[in-house]
Amino acid sequence: MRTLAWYHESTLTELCRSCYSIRLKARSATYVTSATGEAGFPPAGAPEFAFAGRSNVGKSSLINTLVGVPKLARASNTPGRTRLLNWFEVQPQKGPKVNFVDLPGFGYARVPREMRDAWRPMVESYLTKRETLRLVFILVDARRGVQDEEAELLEWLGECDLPACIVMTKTDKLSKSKRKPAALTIKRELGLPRPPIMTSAETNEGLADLWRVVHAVL
Ligand SMILES: Nc1nc2c(ncn2[C@@H]2O[C@H](COP(=O)(O)OP(=O)(O)OP(=O)(O)O)[C@@H](O)[C@H]2O)c(=O)[nH]1
Ligand SMILES: [Mg+2]
Repeated sequence: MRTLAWYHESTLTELCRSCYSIRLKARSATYVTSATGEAGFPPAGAPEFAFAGRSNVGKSSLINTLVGVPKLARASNTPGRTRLLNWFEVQPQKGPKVNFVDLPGFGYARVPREMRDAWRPMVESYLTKRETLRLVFILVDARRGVQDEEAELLEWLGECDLPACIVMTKTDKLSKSKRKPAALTIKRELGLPRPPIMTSAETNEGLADLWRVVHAVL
């Protein structure tokens, strides 16, 4: 199973030695297109990184923070804001262009039923058919922790032989003393070899780690 590929010690150590100069933002990032199904996917080209997780976990915010363009992906207090697959073309500080794909969130009860029913085929068709997909970041809210959906998604990606990397979001909402225990709980509940990457779109925590993962996978 290639899940959690970035945990390969040697790759990561090697990379950490060479990436001290990675800056926390992309050189450029632009919106490409949105789609609800395969017919609307843009032509496969640059390596892709998908951001998955429950509604309101902070997918769109994390993409914006990671690339340094505040309103690139639309973030909102209203869960269910991202209802399509959204592609962004990103030129990192070094290396080739990549695509970041903001996936619609799952697990929010108050979105209309048709939308919840549409989520699975839409996201599954992307995850299974996109040959340029390199890695799926699965985001877990620091305060909510792991629920069935995250565990199922991770397991399913493993079965599909798709690498995944677990990311804890909104760490700024936890006191310092609670962050590490929360990360260790996620590690235990998902059976990870390491704790998740701890991030915050508010404080920029974890951005360098996320970029290291991107570069390690390329
Ligand atoms: N304090 C704090 N708030 C955050 C952080 N990341 C996101 N938020 C807030 O959480 C809310 C949801 O963020 P989004 O980025 O829209 O979440 P999403 O996962 O894209 O949600 P959907 O598109 O509905 O699936 C917004 O009000 C954000 O401002 C964070 O790191 N810290
Ligand atoms: Mg969103």
